[in-house]
Amino acid sequence: MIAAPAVVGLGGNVGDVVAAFRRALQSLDQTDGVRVISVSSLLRTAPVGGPEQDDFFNAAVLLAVELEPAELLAVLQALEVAAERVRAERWGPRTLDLDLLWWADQSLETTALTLPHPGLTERRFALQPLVEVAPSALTGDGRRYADILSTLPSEGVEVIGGPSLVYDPTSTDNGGSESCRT
Ligand code: A4P
Ligand code: MG
Repeated sequence: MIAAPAVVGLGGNVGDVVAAFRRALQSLDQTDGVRVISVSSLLRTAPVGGPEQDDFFNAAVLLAVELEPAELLAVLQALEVAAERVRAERWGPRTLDLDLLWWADQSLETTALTLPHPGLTERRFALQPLVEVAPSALTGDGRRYADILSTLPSEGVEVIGGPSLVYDPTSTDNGGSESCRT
């Protein structure tokens, strides 16, 4: 199977989110059929929708994937469950959200999986890190996500650190961070 490029968005606003991102990325990189190619900068973003809540951290990762999209989604959901289990008693229920944002040349609409992720083109917190890791990514009808990003308002999204703050796929040292508790 030829590896397909795919982008996963990471989000969270409870507990040590950066540590949760890092653990998830390390697990993804160690999953058969999945390789981490590059990671975006770390963003702090104003919450969009939902109840009144803390700011989010968001990032995105470009993967080379030799699985079917539904198989990757199952991997992501298992990592979400693992992250919630770790933090459940102390920090509340929501530490890590992993959304499959984009998959090269794939549009899908099943009950379990919509590709590209619905809302991607309206949400700077998802689109900005996607464009950072996949600058030439195109929509199903051939538009550049980078061009769509330039039409979105820029407020509410702040870069707070470079990619290596999140995860360095070339390093063996992606150890714990205590620096970004919310
Ligand atoms: N699903 C369908 N397509 C996909 C896909 N491409 N990737 C299904 C991932 N999941 C997909 O997701 C609900 C269902 O969507 C899953 O069963 C899956 O089969 P979920 O992650 O369990 O629930 P959720 O995350 O609460 O819902 P949803 O709709 O994914 O919410 P969003 O859109 O992720 O919004 N503000 C800021 N600033 N930053 C954020 O990260 N995130 C949210 C959550 C709200 N506001 C935010 C942020
Ligand atoms: Mg989600």
